[in-house]
Formats: sequence, C-alpha cells, structure tokens
Amino acid sequence: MSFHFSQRTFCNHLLNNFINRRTFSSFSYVIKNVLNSQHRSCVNNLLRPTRQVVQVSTRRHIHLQKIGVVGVPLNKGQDKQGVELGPKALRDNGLITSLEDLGHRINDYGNIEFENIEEDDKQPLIKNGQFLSHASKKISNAVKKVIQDGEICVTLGGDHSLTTGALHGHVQVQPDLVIVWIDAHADINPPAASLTGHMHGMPLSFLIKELQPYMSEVGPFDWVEPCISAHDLVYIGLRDVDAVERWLIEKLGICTFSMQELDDLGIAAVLKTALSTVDPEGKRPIHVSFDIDSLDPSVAGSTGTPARGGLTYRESQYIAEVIAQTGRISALDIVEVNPLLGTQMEQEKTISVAKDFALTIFGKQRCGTLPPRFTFSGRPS
Ligand SMILES: [Mn+2]
Repeated sequence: MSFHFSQRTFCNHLLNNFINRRTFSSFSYVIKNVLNSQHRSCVNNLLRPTRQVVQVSTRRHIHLQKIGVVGVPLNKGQDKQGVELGPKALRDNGLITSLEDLGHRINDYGNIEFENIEEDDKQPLIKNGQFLSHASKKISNAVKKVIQDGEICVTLGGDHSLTTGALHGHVQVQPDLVIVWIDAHADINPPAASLTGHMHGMPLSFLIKELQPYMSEVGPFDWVEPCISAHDLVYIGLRDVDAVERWLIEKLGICTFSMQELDDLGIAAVLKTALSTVDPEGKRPIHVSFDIDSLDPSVAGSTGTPARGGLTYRESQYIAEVIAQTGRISALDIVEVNPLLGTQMEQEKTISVAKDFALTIFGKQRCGTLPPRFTFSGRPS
C-alpha cells in the first residue's frame, strides 16, 4: 500500500471520512495493522487526543447509607385496582435484599395501614377526599419520623397521591429540600381544575405556596400547610399535561423538561441544567418523586395512566446515576407500579425497571460498582 499525500492530509482524510475521532479510534486496530511504520506513528498521534476525549471513569466507592423503607399501599387517588400491590411486588422482587447487597443498612417499616373513612359528599372535587386526607397525614408522620431518625426515606407506592404526605413530612425535617419530579404528568391540578377528581393528578397543588391563589377548594386538605416554592421543583419527562397545568407551570415559572426538551437537548444536558437550576450551589437535599409512567409503556407498561413517547430504560438509569452522584438524595417515592395491569411479561418488566431505578439511585453503576474500601491484591481472597 502506498500513499501519495502527506501525513497530515492523510490524517485529515481519515477524520473526515470516519466522522469523528471516537469513531476513528474504533478503526484504529485495522488501520494500525495495515499502515507502514511512518503512517503508523501519525495514526498514534491522532489517537492520543482521542484517549483524552474518552475519559476513563474514576468513580467513588459506593457511599453507604441508612435507608428507611415505607410501604404505602394507596389506591384511592385513582380508580384502578392493583396499584396497592406495588410495595409487595417490589419487595417480592428482592428490592430490600438487593439494596442490602450494595452495603446499605435498610430498615423496612412494612406497610402503612389505612383505616376506612366514612366519606361525606360535601367535597365532590376530590374523590375519596376524606380517606386520602387521613392517609396523607399518616404518610407525612411516617416519612417525617424516618428522616428525623437520619435515614433516607423510600416510599413504595401506591398511587402518586401519596406524595402530598411524603413531601409534607419531608419538609418538616428538611425545609431546604428541592424536588425532582420524574413523571409523564405534572400532577399539579388544583381540585377545581381536575377533570377526573383523582387525587393522583393533584398532589403538588396543595403544597406549592405560589399556587394557593388558584386553589378555591382544598376540602379536607386544609391542614396541609403549603410548604414548597415553585422554584424548588423541577419536572423531567412530561408529555401528558392538562391546559390548566401548563398555564400554572408558565405562570409560576416551574423549571420543566418535557420530552420535547429532552429530545432537543439530550438527557445529559437536561439533568445538568435541571439540577443546577433548582440548586445552583449543589447543597440542598433532594426529594425524588419517581412515577413509573415516566418511562415509555414499552418498557414499563403495568401502570394506570401510561403515556406513549416516554423515557427509555437507559435514560432512567442515567437520571438515577447522576442523582446518585450528587450524594444528596434524601427521599425517594416509587409510585404507580400496578402489578395487575398488562401481561405477565409487562408486569415483571415494570417491577424490575422500578427496582433498577432504586438500586442505581443508591449507588449501583453501569460501569461497575465498587463496594466500600474495595481493593484487589492479586491473590485469591
Ligand atoms: Mn404521577
């Protein structure tokens, strides 16, 4: 093989034709074995910057945490049976032992029990409003206690109405928290604007201070002190948003990354911008509210209100990894897993996707996970 142009031209030719340096490097083996030695050194020079571009991950060893798990078998915030079985499905799938295997200390407090409440019909805007108000109080107290005890609180839903209580309880201990809301839906409908009366579409409306002028009716939830600022909240994954919700998002200036922005910017830029917008200094505790319907139904179909065009499994893993790297997760809700919906395969997939999100947000990494103080001496242990 002979070349009639200079090394530089040759290298440029390769780069132009192989699109970029990274692609180019994958051809390096072939190229190195074909070229004569003079050209080989030219290729090696080109590969040098490539090694700098593709960084070797130097991740920390897993940071051990104390985690309190609270099951919230709540299904009255919507109208489909089965979502109350979410906590059992996640536990049966080994969520607790897998978290322990990462090295964390887990306290599983079991499920919160909810007594039946006689409904009056004075508050028709929120279906099961009396029950859900009592339930929210219980959830708030449970979450508050876990966080007071110095544990990260994981609530296993249950439908998304549980987050009114979970956030309310969390804020009592960590008033400085920020919220990352990962969901297909904005869940910010004031009761008077809700088309369904289902509370799982309203949980944020009771809590956001700036939204209260638009709340004509809080019904049994008048005990909930609005305790969160619209600027402490960021949405990721929205794609099924009611007009009133869209109007409120704009009016209150809530930082929002719908699937449209995600398509525009890519998941890495979205995460970086989302976290730095709600907390520019990167110091505040994070409450992650993870609705499984944020994922595409092809990945997590066993959920009550699926919406097409959602997050991929990889994007959900990336979100969890980046939040894990902040080291500031303080509470996690995993909601809307409904093990009675869809085929058996869909059910299993949905549960394992939810479990994987939890494991990753608590330190499991796709590049490999290092247990605390792990080293290898080269000898059998
Ligand atoms: Mn939701």
